[in-house]
Amino acid sequence: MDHRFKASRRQIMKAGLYAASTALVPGLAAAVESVTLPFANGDRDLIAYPEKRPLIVLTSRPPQLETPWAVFNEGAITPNDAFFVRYHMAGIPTSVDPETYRIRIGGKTNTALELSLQDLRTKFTPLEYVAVNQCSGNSRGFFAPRANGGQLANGAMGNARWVGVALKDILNMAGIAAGARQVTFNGLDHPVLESSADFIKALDIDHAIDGEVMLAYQMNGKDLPMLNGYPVRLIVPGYYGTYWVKHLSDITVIDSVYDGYWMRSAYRIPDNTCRCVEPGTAPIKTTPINRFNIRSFITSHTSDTTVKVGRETVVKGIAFDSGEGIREIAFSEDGGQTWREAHLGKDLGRYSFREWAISIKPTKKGMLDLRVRAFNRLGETQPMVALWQPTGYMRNVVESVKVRAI
Ligand SMILES: Nc1nc2c(c(=O)[nH]1)N[C@H]1C(S)=C(S)[C@@H](COP(=O)(O)O)O[C@H]1N2
Ligand SMILES: [Mo]
Repeated sequence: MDHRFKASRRQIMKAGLYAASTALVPGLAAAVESVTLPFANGDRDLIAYPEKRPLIVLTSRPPQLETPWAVFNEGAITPNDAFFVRYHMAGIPTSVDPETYRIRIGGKTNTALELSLQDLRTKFTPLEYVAVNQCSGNSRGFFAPRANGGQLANGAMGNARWVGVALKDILNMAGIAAGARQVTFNGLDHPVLESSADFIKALDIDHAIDGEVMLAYQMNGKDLPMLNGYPVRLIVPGYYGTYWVKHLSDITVIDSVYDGYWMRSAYRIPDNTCRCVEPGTAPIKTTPINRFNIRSFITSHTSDTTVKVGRETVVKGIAFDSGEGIREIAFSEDGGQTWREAHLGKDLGRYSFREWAISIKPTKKGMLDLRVRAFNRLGETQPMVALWQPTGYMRNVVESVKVRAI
């Protein structure tokens, strides 16, 4: 990927304007850098929001921030201050009082509950695991033909160690009434215009009580950053980020299939096996987006990198899937003509990024076309040619990074 950094007065001005227009002022540093993502209209500012290092700004109202690619080469865990941010509506909380904060649990339950942060920390057995959060539209900017929506590169994903309470334990405490079909989740953010739909998501009841879906109050050993859902967010491991509702305020058990805008109309994918349609066409039938498809990336080398003829170089990267577990990483340095197996790094759990590495020793000058292809325990793998859908979700093509051997 082509990352060009340059300082610009325009960005400093823009940061000033932003500071005047929102309550997120403390900690806001002036942007001094920008980046050009490798697709049309890919110029972006890098701005440091509160609790964040400079991140790639897609929009500022609401904040949509992408993680700079180099971060993914520094380890399997994405630091809190580098973790991407995605909101749908500008009415986002900028502070939450941990003393008065409550989560209401109700609807088709035997009792209605109100839980404090203290309740979550003390009345339940903590649950802990590492899991990837990825936006459905991660990598949308690479879609050809172009897909409508935020033109993101590959940085709308991150991997963190989450600690919290199993949703199952909370629903059991409330008691699930007969006829329960789904559970809905709402957060403290709200639309600025009353006519827009509040961001509410739903999971089937069986999924909600699988023992893994979690209300997380800790991220990588610390409080969640405000922009990642402080004080409590939903973690739905293996599922796209849209279900990972931040600043959770209401959990409601319902006896129907929730038909709010964010389930019925938005975040839907073609209801077929490939989750794809002929480029430029629309699907006949859709279903709510759900599990991640399998992906892998090269993080150590970008299109700016050169490698030396006759010298060994380690190429490394990350892979993940929806939780089946990464079984094998195939690596090619000749554009996919021949493949070798890469070494898998430490297993941090089946929902985590899995690091991989392989050594190459270029034999002649010229371009190398590096490719990586992951296989999971079910034998699922990534397509060699990109699949297409009009919403630009679920990209998982085998990536190509062309480096020059000198
Ligand atoms: N309350 C709330 N939660 C939300 C959203 C939102 O707009 N509001 N966006 C969702 C989407 S689409 C994604 S991809 C993830 C992003 O999580 P992050 O901002 O912590 O990276 O949050 C999800 N949870
Ligand atoms: Mo998302």
